[in-house]
Amino acid sequence: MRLIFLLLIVSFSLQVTAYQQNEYLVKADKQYITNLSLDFTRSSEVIRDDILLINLTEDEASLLKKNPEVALVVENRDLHLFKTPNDLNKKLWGLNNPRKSRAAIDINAPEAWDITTGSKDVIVAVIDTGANINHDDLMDNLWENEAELNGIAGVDDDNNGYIDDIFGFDFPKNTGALGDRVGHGTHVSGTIGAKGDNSSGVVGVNWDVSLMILNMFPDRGQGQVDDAIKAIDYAVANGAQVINASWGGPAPSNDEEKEEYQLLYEAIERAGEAGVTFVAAAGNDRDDADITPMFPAAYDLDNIISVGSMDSRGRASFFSNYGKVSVDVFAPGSGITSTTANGRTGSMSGTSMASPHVAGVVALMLSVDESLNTDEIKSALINTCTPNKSLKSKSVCAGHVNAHAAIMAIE
Ligand SMILES: [Ca+2]
Ligand SMILES: [Ca+2]
Ligand SMILES: [Ca+2]
Repeated sequence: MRLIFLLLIVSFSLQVTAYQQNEYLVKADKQYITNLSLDFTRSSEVIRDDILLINLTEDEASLLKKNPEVALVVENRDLHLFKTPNDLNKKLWGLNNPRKSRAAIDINAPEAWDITTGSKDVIVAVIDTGANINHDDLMDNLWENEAELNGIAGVDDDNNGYIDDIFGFDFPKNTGALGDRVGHGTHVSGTIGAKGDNSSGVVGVNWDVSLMILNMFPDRGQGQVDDAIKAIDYAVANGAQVINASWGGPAPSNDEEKEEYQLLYEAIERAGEAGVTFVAAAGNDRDDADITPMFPAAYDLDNIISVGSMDSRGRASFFSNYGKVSVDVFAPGSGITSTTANGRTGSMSGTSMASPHVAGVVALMLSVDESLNTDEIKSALINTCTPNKSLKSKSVCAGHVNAHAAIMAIE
């Protein structure tokens, strides 16, 4: 009986070699496994006395399953490492809350990292105060403008109007020499993409990513609309897929002001037309942004994702703006540890820290599928956020961002 059955399989397999075969594990008694392995010398491997790894078509596998002498026939499944980087420390509660009772109060980064840890192919423009580009945790994750990197100092090698814009540009100072005298942009950059698993500093939402460093703030003082427009247009022209804007201003109070801000609106609109997602901090005024909007977060543009801040207990941070209509989602923003301008790490709070968590999640999503458009990204983020009672009436999604669920939704 056994021999007949084996012969049947052999002859069958000869006829169907054109069909797709998969790897199966077959469990049976030792003698049966030995015989089976002799019949399939080219496509089988004895794993142990009673288990054989074997290539079979689906039909062959189902025939074998019916054999009473065979205990089990199963496909050989893929296993993967649970990825935990060596620089995920307990301070990084926003990525993975260390308190068991608050396990849901984070963005589910380790779960997301089992699917993707990011990609250098994804470019995130950090429009901010610059960055310490020599920081151990940022230097490997900087976007590079190849033409300028391999070009001549003092020459605009790619003829884009900016001289030596190798890793980005400082618009107020009109120089490609980057730094961060304020410390804000370095911190934001680290949350999006501090190099992961490099035994140094912290880990960002992305272990690998390309950060385009665009400074629109002078060392002291306010940034201005003209530099914001230049930075947004630069990001779009140079291939950024995501822009993080951890800044803003109060809503225009009269028509004249409204007109002045109109050009910023149009720049973000242009970014949207180019497929760029614009992630913006909702602001730190404790206001209902539906009544007192903050711009650009509250602009009514489909490519803007407005982000409020939550603390490690899952409540809206005391400083955070909120809004059932104009704040899309919350993210960790109180007591966030990230890279600092002095080359170390440190804690900061604000919707400025919440926004880069979401920009980071968008980058993770794009590392899985770079063809996602801004609508797909935004709706996946909103539809999959972790429901959160204290944020229910405070945001469109009624909760906080969930990196793992967002990636699962677009896979
Ligand atoms: Ca240039
Ligand atoms: Ca140059
Ligand atoms: Ca690191």
